[in-house]
Amino acid sequence: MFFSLLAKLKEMRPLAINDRTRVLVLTGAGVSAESGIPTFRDADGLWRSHRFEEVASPDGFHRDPQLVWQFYSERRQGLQSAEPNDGHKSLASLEARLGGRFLLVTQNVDGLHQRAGSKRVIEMHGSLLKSRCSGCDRAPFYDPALYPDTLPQCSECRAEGRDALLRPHIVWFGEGLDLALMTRVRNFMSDAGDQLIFLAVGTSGNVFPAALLVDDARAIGGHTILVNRDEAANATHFDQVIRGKSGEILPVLLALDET
Ligand code: BV8
Repeated sequence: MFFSLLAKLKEMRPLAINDRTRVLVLTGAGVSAESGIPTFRDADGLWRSHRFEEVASPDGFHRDPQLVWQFYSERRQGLQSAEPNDGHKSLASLEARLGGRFLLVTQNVDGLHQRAGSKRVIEMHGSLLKSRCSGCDRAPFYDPALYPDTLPQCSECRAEGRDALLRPHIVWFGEGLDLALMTRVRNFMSDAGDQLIFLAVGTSGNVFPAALLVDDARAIGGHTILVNRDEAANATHFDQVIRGKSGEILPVLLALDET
């Protein structure tokens, strides 16, 4: 196994990037797996031990907000011992090289890309360490607190004599994504045209609209690559599929091409 990985890495060429190339990266839970963060659909994934309708949907929060806060509190706690891995760091290094010609859109909510040094990051599904009010339009705010057995209330609503629960600043199933964020992704793509490289990393391609980005990239003539450990639902939509662990593959794939 080790030697076959070595052979694969040896034959792998770094991404061919010239001074007009723009790189759009989409990451999913797999890029954080080597940091000890559970994925969703793997054998030990979160959706094996929880029903996403109960813990990651507005109806679930309405039905049992304490169960939802237990789920997200467990994940906040898990973050305390997690560190960015070589996959996160390789993406941050590529951004340092490309600057405005690089954009990272992540389905992850763990903040590990930012801790690795990535700045041009769009968190399309929200952020685990932020909360917001379910009853007023105050801005989402940094909140690392755990609420496994209490229901946090909005202090601003309470000051006005209303009761309203805080909720995780997460995009749940059935909730719309932030259109301004997705417009930024589309504009980056259209500015790139056929100079776009679209790189998806560590995602099973099961969640929409993220899983459709590869089709948008192809439609404008971009080159599309998937780096994933297992087969992905939308693997056939990519020009190139590299199977393996992102923490091992990205440092080679994103190395400076000295040729
Ligand atoms: C919406 C919450 C509309 C955050 C999540 C078509 C178009 C639009 C919508 C839909 C559609 N069809 C269906 C829908 C509805 C729904 C949907 O997609 N349902 C699915 C189940 C079919 N989509 C929505 O509801 C979205 N909203 O479209 O709204 C709308 C518009 C207007 C008004 C109202 C509504 C919202 C989707 C977001 C849901 N929230 N999470 C959280 O709690 O974390 S999604 C959840 O799945 C996570 O965000 C996660 O990131 C995401 C995707 O999963 P992956 O990241 O891919 O993780 P997974 O475990 O599946 O795979 C990991 C992969 O990594 C594996 O393949 C594995 O092999 C690999 N791997 C493991 N280790 C490694 C590795 N790879 C490399 N290296 C390793 N070491």
